[in-house]
Amino acid sequence: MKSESRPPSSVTNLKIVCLAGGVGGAKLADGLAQIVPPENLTVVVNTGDDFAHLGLKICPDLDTVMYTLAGAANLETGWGRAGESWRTVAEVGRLGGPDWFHLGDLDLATHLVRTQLLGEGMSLTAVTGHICRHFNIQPTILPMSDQPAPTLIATGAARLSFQTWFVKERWQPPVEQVVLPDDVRATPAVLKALETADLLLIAPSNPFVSVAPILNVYPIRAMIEDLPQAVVAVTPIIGGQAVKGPAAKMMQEMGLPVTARAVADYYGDLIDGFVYDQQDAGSLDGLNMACLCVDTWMHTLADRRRLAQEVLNFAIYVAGNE
Ligand code: FO1
Repeated sequence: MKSESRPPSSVTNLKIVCLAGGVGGAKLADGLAQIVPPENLTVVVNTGDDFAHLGLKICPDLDTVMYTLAGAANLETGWGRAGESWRTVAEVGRLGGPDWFHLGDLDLATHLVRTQLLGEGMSLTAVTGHICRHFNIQPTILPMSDQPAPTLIATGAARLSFQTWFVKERWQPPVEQVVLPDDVRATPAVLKALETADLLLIAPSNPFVSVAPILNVYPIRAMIEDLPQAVVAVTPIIGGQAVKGPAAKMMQEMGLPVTARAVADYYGDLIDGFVYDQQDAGSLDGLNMACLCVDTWMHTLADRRRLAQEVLNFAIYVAGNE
């Protein structure tokens, strides 16, 4: 349970930590980056999707957040770089190599430099800081752990690596279980960010394969449960649909109702407040936590900023009323 909650300091020097993965997470993080002073914003990113491919260390969610905050993301897909070319991966395919995972030429540079620096002994946290500096990204972007923390998808008799399931199999194999590693530890930087946070936001990311892997990293879930700061989550489900990706299909396969309410229930007493979409107005009545019903669609950059401001104002309200 929470100890007495600290009233948040004035808005401008509130320390915000946002847990994020995937495209939805990157969009809210981008909105926050437009309104929170960079020294007060830390984004803790899922690395359960990471994998080795063509001898390179690929970190899709870190890259999606970095490219999005740098204004360099491909706006159609949400992942990878804008203005991308595909000459290298096409030639890899012509040479009989794996071309199912579409690595653009600019994106490849990130994987090459990351793999080289990791090989020289730098931590993933330090490598991410290096890349952020070269993109002039001001807020702090942290991998949830410096250890490998691969998410596996149990489907039928198989356990698929995440990218095999998500990309190669186009997330069609039904998910029986999301299998998370049991020996992954948070970095000191993540622990410090959580300890000093005034507000903790859970982005509209996939709860099962983007947020749960972060909470699974020791001791993040326990810290969030025990620390005094207000925790607010944003729904990734609008009108019974996922904004993007497999969340809705996974909820059906795991026997959950595909509703914002089911996401709020999934987070349970880990959170103090829940933000859901006006399309679902009324569907959270009776929920025993503070709720904010707004337009949670982020179609434009202005939408990201607007939602981030509404979520932040709501989190301050929740913190003041805990
Ligand atoms: N997603 C796809 O659906 N197809 C791809 O070919 C693909 C390539 C890719 C390359 C780099 C990168 O950072 C992300 C990429 N993604 C691709 C998205 C990625 O699989 C997902 O963003 C995350 O793993 C889940 O959010």
